[in-house]
Amino acid sequence: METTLVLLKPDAVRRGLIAEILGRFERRGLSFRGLRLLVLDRATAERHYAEHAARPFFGELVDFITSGPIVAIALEGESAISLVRDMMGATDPKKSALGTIRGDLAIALAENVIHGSDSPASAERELALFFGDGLIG
Ligand code: FUP
Repeated sequence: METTLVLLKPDAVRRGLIAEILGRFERRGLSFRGLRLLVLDRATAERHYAEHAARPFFGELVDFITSGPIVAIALEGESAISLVRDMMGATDPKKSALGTIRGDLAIALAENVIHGSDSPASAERELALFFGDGLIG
């Protein structure tokens, strides 16, 4: 069993896609271990995206992820980390396969609807950032 950290980004919440995306995870058989609606402060957003700190798009990335409410989810299941990455599709929605979350719901790279941890080490770090006060169950 693995637990991964998923964020539904401000574009997903603004566009009313929460139920659509959570429903895909439920139907796939993943379990919710934690679920929070929150607005990220800049310091936490910068910690979350620390690996991109030197990239030219970092400022815009932080502006965007702090621009409105997001949904943070701790999702559990067999191979949940890679399974969720497969369900999300490629980072650039123009290259995401149809049937994936980004391939079905997004067009723009910056507003690509969803984040999911990309490795066990990332999942551990990101779960501590968003659910440091403990998961359900
Ligand atoms: P992913 O793991 O698929 O979310 O993608 P990355 O960690 O590589 O990128 C994080 C976010 O940065 C992406 F969701 C979109 C944004 N990004 C840009 O805006 N421009 C780029 O050139 C690359 C990524």
